[in-house]
Amino acid sequence: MANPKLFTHPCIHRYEGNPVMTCKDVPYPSTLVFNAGVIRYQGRYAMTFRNDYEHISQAKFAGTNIGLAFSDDGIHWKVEPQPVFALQDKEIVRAYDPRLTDVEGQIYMTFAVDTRHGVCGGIAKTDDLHHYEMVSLSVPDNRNMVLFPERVNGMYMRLERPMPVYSRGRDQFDIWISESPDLVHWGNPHLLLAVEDFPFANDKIGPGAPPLRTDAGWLIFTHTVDIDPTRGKNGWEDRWIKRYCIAVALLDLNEPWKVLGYSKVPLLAPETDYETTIGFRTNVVFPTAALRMDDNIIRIYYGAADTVIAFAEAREEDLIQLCLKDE
Ligand code: BMA
Repeated sequence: MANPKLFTHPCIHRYEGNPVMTCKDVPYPSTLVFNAGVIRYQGRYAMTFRNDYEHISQAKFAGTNIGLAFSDDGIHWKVEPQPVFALQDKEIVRAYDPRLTDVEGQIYMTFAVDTRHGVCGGIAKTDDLHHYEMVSLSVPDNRNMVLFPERVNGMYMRLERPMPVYSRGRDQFDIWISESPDLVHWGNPHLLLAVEDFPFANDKIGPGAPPLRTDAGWLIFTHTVDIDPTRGKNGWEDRWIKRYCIAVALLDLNEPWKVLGYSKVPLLAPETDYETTIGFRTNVVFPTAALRMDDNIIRIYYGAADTVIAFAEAREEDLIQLCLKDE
């Protein structure tokens, strides 16, 4: 039986001009432009985004790099002439899915790293968004790492998503939180949210945007995945049967390993054509950045169908209420 249809919560509104960035905006080889970190930078907006280029066949691309773009309004973006980040050597295949966090005035980019011995989470630091210095790399398998924008009780904090394939029997991936005195040595991990917490997920969840401070707690945006074998072919791949939604959760400000609440329904479910029918992997909305705009509106940037970048906005108060409600 097919999984139930999922709907976007009425508190969130997609920008009507979506998508805000596609491969057409990129002045170098580009096929898919998605999953972007966004921060405020020198009075403007800065974005680093995943760029997969030269589609060869099925899921194969000639390469992946990370591009940089600037914007005055966070809507109209100008991409720099060259990509700014890529990792590749004998061991490392590629880096992708960048998230940006300004941690107390120092900018960090976190990203996934495919290596020949597993997927790792990487952290690099940058002063100008053009040049990056590696800070640390996790053990495999780990993906979707995001940093908190400030230390908590003197420690750097991160959300991460290990992939325990041996002990959990199948893909059942959860969100963990850990801490570090220096962004290199990470420890004291706690399970934060499990895939089974979300009634509309049956496969995996993962941290999306770096946490956003509110008076009520840290707001975090996660992706939630359900697999439906009846879904069959979707997008360019022969058998893409996953659906990615966005959920929201609220963590205690001083003890962020304590979850104050989370949405029991999707915040955003794939519904528009650029999320469900046009693209590489359809039925995917993948959050990677959240910014507070004027009037306590929260803007959430997400990759749509692993092909373009879009955003949606909701009132901070509505998001908090959605986390605290039982239904
Ligand atoms: C995840 C990552 C993301 C991607 C998502 C949907 O596992 O690979 O880069 O957006 O799947 O395909």
